Amino acid sequence: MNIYANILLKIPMKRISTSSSTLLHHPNHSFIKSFFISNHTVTVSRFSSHSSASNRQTNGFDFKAYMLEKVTAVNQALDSALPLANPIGIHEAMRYSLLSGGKRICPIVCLAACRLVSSDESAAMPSACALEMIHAMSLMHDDLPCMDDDGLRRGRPSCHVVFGERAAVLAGYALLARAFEHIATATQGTAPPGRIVRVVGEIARLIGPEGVVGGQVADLKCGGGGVEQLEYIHLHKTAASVEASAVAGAVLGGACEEEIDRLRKYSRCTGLMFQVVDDILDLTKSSEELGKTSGKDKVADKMTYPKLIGIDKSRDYAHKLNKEAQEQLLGFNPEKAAPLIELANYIVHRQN
Ligand code: GRG
Repeated sequence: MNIYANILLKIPMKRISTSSSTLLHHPNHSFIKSFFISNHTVTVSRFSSHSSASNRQTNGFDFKAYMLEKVTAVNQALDSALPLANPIGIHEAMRYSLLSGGKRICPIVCLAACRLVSSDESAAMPSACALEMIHAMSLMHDDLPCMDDDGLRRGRPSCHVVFGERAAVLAGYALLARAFEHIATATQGTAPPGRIVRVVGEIARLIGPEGVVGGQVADLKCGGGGVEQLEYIHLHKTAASVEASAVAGAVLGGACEEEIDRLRKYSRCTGLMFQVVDDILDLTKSSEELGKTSGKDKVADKMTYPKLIGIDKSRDYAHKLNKEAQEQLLGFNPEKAAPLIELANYIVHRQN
């Protein structure tokens, strides 16, 4: 285990162990405790053992080191943004889902977009955390029996399996509310108020009925359709969060409208590409490798890219989207664009 793993390991455990009595009333307290001990090793090994993409270097840019640094910073900021507090039960459920070793793609896109157009990304950290809170809440609600009904998330039992359905619903709402509270309070003083207000508006629009919620509605009632319908679902359900992340970072960094527009296009391509790759992984990887239930699309006879156009054409399409995404970054400072270029490469080559 490397230095990052040690730093990451200490974050949630410190708070949990100092308040272990608060966990004792919970029927799953020993499980929750062991969960917090091991969750961050997942994040670290993801980038340490990743295939060719993690070790590739563009213009001397070390993607693995970059990701470990940013994941560490984001996890620390998330831990501080959501300390264990009263009422304990709901905070435990919120922290269980939030601090559970995800890829942190949205926060990193947000930070990288801010850095792309400015000299400092710190103004984007509260929004980066908020976007991860919203992502965590959408996964918690997506796993509920009334939605996707999935008991496995990030290699662990889903939130509702550990805490119960009612707690998972409420913890999701609480994370959503905390996300916007955090942007409003923690960004103050680091960016002009007009930029903060625009970020709140952009994120709210992109996760609402015109974005993530709209995509989820279309996905739930989808009984057929073709590539166009599938693209609609993925652009709304998945790419909209990446778009919100890139736009939030760019706005906070003071980007002009043309730069914001190019980052929108970059994130829509990478978000869609993420989902095309997800469809391929669902078919080709095991649940252990993915940390979530694999083969579900086939069992549910779901519309996917491999089903509609075949696995080889799906791979070609993912690579085409990667090329299109990277074209949007031409004209920016290449050194500052390197994280977003390599993030796109990571998404297309990822194995879980
Ligand atoms: C956002 C207000 C609001 C409501 C949510 C349930 C719901 C409504 C939407 C479902 C959204 C959803 C689950 C989209 C899928 C997003 C996605 C690409 C998930 C992939 O996640 P992982 O497992 O990510 O690859 P981690 O973070 O674990 O690496």
